[in-house]
Amino acid sequence: MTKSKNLRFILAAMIVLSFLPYSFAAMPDAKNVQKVHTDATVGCTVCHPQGDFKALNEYGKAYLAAGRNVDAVKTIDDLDSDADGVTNADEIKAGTNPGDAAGK
Ligand SMILES: [Ca+2]
Repeated sequence: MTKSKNLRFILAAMIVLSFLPYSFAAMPDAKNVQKVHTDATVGCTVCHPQGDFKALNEYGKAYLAAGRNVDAVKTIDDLDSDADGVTNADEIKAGTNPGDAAGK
């Protein structure tokens, strides 16, 4: 490898590695939601705004405040975190985002 290829490889590795803690941190939380809503497909954006995984949407904030575990998911199921008129549980079951009023 030339010096410039080495530098590009190191930069690419640093970028990939910088995102790993966020990915791994989010997985247990998505799994907690999935444990309660077994038929739903749950991803990172259930708690985080698209493209900003360091921030929490209103559902993510409620989940954190309720204890950030399986019981927290159950506790906030009947809430309407994004105030769009649909409960968190119904949104998760429908595949819409309980933290984004634009996605009901
Ligand atoms: Ca809602």
